[in-house]
Amino acid sequence: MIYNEEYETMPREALEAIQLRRLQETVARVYNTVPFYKKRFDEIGVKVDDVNFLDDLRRLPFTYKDNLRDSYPFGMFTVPMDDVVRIHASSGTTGKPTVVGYTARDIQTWSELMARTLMAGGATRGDMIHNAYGYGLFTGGLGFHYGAEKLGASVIPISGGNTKRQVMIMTDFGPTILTCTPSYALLIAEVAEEMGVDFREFNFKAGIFGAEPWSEQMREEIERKLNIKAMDIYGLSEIIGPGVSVECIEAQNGLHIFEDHFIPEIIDPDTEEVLPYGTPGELVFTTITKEAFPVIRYRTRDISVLYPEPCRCGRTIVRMGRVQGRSDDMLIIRGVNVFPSQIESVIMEIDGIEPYYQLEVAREGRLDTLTVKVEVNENVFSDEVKNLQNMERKLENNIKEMLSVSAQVKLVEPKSIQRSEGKAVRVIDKRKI
Ligand code: DLL
Repeated sequence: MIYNEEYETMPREALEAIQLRRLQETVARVYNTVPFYKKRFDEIGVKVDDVNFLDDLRRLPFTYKDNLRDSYPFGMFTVPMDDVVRIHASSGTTGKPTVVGYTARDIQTWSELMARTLMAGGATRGDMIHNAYGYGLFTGGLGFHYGAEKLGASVIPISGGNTKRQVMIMTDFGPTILTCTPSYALLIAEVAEEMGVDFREFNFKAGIFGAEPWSEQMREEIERKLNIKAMDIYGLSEIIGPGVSVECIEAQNGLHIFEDHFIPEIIDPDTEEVLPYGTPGELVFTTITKEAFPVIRYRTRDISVLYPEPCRCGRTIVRMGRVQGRSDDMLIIRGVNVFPSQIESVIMEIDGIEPYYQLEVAREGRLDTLTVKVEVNENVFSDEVKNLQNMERKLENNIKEMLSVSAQVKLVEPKSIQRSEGKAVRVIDKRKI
């Protein structure tokens, strides 16, 4: 099912014509209203009317998170505050958050994108959406909320937390679509089990999970434990929030990017060279319809890959692969690059492992060490010590074999790793302390 048939299935040529016109408008807008952009464009000698082809995008300067931080809180807005009807902020873990603003038209655009997202994920007017993304400065809760209303579905604005109450509401209201982070979906299922409620007896048919990295193995686990189809959704506050890209329920294979609003590029994070379709690298986005807070070539730090082939769902817009990690989350352990999600994939191949883990990086002398704490289920945990040790060695070997990294694996007892109601914390880096 496709919410906006015209734009989501547009022939490439027609789409590119629209993209070019919108890009030109956006470039003029930022140059004429934001001193930061004017300065940057002037420095490298690019003029507003130099953008004559889509490829001219490559001539424009990148925008980095630090640029947004330096203009904290409202320095990058292109409209007077009178025209701003909503403010959100990114869930940054260090320093000040990144603040973003929306005009009334931006909220309309975003709602339409989220209605598209929900429909791609299997929702229609008749659905009841249990929205357990956090409401507040975080874009997840309100983003989904407005999309659900635009779609005409009924939305339960439960937000994150108070998990027992979530289970009660699910039992009593019978929602059909679940929206939250993948780690929170698993926690709700776990709490339901503790309460003696069988999650698989709920009415859920699909869930749209994102805002944090997760793996194919985690998808399988969620689909099995919750008895639903699990779709991946990607987005970031700086671009709009959720609603940048989503998987379709028909193929569950790559996330469709709404290219009539955002132009994606993949670059080599070190050389900043633009890479061809199919080559993994850092995602860069340019917004082409935003009013209050457009960004030009924003360096997301997220590692992914673009696929141009049309999907069997009928959408022609480009797809991005599951985010493999962030270039700044990438762990370099004794010279080997590894993303937490790769470790997740390896450990979850083994039976008896629960989808809760934490990576601890430390430094002994000049060497980095990686400890992987992995939760196991009751059965495994009550087994003989010898068997537990064998399992630890097996996991260490698998990690070494698949990722070429040496790690020490520690199996820990059920429910000992901290649960999250929003984005899970997977890495504890003791080197920075
Ligand atoms: O997380 C927006 C969002 C809300 C997306 C709800 C999906 C659902 P921020 O808090 O600004 O915005 O965080 C953005 O989260 O740069 C990625 O590193 C990460 N991220 C988001 N979605 C995914 C995903 C929201 N599906 C940052 N897979 C991004 C992996 C993701 N990482």
